[in-house]
Amino acid sequence: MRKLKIIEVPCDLGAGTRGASLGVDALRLEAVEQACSSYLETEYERVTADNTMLNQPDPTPNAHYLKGIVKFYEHACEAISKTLDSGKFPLIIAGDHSTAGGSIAGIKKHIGEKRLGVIWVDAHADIHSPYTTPSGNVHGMPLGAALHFDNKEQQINDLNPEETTQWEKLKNVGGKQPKIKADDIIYMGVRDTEEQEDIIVEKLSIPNLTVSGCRKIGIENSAKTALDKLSHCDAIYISFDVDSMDPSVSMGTGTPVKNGYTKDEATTLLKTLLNSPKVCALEIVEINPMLDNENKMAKASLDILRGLFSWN
Ligand code: Z70
Ligand code: MN
Ligand code: MN
Ligand code: MN
Repeated sequence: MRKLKIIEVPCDLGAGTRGASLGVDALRLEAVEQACSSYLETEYERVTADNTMLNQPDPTPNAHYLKGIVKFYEHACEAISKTLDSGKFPLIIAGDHSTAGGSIAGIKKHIGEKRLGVIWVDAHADIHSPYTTPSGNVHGMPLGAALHFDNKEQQINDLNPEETTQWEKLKNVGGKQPKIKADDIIYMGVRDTEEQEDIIVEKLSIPNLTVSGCRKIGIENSAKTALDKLSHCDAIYISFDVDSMDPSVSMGTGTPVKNGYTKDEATTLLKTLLNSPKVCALEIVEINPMLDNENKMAKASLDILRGLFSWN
């Protein structure tokens, strides 16, 4: 039995649409609404991001609010590595997906030279750098940061000195080495990418288990396939972007993409992944109650969590 600690990271700095930072409270309030004592009684810690930066001039247009993102990466890295040091399982409830780079840094800090696998369940590949991003939104870059992969061959942006400095700082949070290798990433459900990303994913041969492909072999089997592909890794981190699910589950996320997993498929998928003792952390991101009706995405996410951890 895993002993969970919830790490909340209500960040809004990395997305193009505001409101993902409120997903953390939307989920906690849904737990209150449903009197979900398992959630409410789990130890938790909050890592804050300075979302007020959104109201100030931004000197880093190719990686918006990057200085603030570096700052909370440092805090998240510490919180997550300490949670793992104490033998607990970090259940990271975050805002926009930029947070994942800080989480990976924290896990890597804890495991040292051991090899970290990443299962990225998302409609998006999130493997941009400030050099290749068309949007400047850092939630499209956490894997680029963890890999230290700038992909300058596909460069479309010229960076200013502040952007270069802060991007190097971001990559180096938790240690100067890349935190993961391209061979140690598996995508699941990715279906909305830019050309710069397609080229990288192809070049680095990162597998993508598509939603239709998963259905064809069965969701459980697809999870087992993902785990098999990472059998050479010592530890595995799962990053679950709720936009991996179909918009029919909820429109409460910044960038919904059609043809995603159902809520039940997502539950089965994550539950099967969690059966592996190598899985050492799970992150849930991009719940945006400002874009939602009746808090549906938080409700769906709590249902999923109840299924995963047999919570009452
Ligand atoms: C696009 C970009 C993204 C999440 C959207 C979108 C990235 N590739 N990530 N929603 N979670 O702007 O880089
Ligand atoms: Mn994402
Ligand atoms: Mn996404
Ligand atoms: Mn490097």
